Amino acid sequence: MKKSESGMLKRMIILGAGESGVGAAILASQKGYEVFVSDAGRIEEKNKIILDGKGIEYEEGKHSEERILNGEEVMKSPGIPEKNALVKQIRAKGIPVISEIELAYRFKGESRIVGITGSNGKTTTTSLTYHICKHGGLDCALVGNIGISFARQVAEDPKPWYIAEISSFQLDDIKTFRPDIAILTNITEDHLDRYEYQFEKYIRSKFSIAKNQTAADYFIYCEDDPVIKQHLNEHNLNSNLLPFTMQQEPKQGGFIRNGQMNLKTGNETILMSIYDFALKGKHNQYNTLAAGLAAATIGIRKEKIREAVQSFAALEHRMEYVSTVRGVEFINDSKATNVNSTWYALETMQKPVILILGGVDKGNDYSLLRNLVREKVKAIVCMGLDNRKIHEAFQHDVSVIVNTSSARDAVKSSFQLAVKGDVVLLSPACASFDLFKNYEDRGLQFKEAVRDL
Ligand code: UMA
Ligand code: ADP
Repeated sequence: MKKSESGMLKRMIILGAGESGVGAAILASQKGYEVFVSDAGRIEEKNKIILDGKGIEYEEGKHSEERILNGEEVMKSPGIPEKNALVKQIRAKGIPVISEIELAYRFKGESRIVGITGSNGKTTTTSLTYHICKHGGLDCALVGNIGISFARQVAEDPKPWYIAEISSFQLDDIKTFRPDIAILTNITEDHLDRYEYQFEKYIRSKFSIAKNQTAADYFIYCEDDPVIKQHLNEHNLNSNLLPFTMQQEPKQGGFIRNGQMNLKTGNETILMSIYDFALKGKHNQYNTLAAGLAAATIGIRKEKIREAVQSFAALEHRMEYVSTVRGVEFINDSKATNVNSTWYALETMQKPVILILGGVDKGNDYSLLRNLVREKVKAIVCMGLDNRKIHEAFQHDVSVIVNTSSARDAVKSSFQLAVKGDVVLLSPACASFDLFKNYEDRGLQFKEAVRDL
């Protein structure tokens, strides 16, 4: 039992009753805390059933200040921002705040973790790492930002290994969380609204994935990423560095030379042709290098890594081919919610592009796209409530920029603007919440509209 100094059960307050909150509540109550869950919105029925079933106390539609400020530790869900008034009060009172992955870490026992973060490529790299590990016979679970919370997995179905996708929000309140293998895919501007519009703060959050690592651990990172390279030395990392790159040939790490992937870990070298990768595009070559290095470090056998990299199926909403209608190809890259991911999408395009852009702007700098837009994009179809910034950014680069405010209209307009041999690419560089529930909803509505053409 977790006892406070008074000898009573330790009072754990859980803010938010979504996937993180419910997972944390299950684990904390199982480990003997007195748990109180508070959600300012409505709690989903399925989550209420779980909390009721375990006799965990909760409230919805409000945060009861007095009770919350009487807690001894707070688990704050990742979606709740620091600027929230209650969070400020909790901080001012000095009540320790942890994230859900920190709680899970506290109770994971001897199990080991591959933790994957970065601005782009997290879900792809995490899924691929998991796929390789499963194929190689490792007893592991896929957890974190990708779906099931780490805490819920630890409580309900503990495994010797966890392959965890980790967002910057989840890293913000770690104390001791220490992955045995950390991957940092890249760092570009994203979520700046949560970091007081200070890129430095977001960079620090991303690097914190490795801050507790020791000489027994591994840090896998993209050597070609200018932001990572620039900040690597400031962080006094103690772990073994395993860079991946397309520009050099590190002694330890991963690189691509003459179409061949080389993974060098310890005394082992794994070679594989990049033409055999199931995932296409330069960004996915980076993701494959990262996942391959993690798997090799764990000790997955060479031939199992090669087989798994060849057999991995592409993920929905990420450069997903939808169909070709009268010679016009449609691609759903709805998961591209920032400028950098759209950059990579455009970079892989071989045909003239009608680009569907727009949504909720998170402080985007569109100038990064201008060269590629000038070279490859025939027309931009804006899909959002406020498209002014897109017009301003590209007015001198593209002659046709039209406004739409639904997936159906965006698809119709794009199709009218396209001729045989063109590609319509939904890669919005923005979040989806102005017109859609989330990026999945946006991608699904896009695909449905394409099917109805
Ligand atoms: N809430 C409050 N008070 C507030 C604000 C919100 O109680 O002031 C409540 C809401 O009413 C809601 C709950 O908090 O019921 C939601 O919490 P949350 O937004 O932290 O979401 P979870 O359901 O716990 O899901 C989170 C991740 N979501 C976010 O970080 C926003 C999920 O990633 C993740 O899968 C899950 O934990 C398990 O780890 C989603 C995501 O969008 C997919 N992530 C972002 C991204 O990938 O870009 C970071
Ligand atoms: P995340 O989970 O970090 O959002 P995903 O794997 O879901 O990343 O990919 C999101 C988008 O970013 C996709 O649209 C994809 O085209 C692009 N992307 C994937 N990997 C990378 C990468 N390594 N670098 C840049 N962009 C990438």
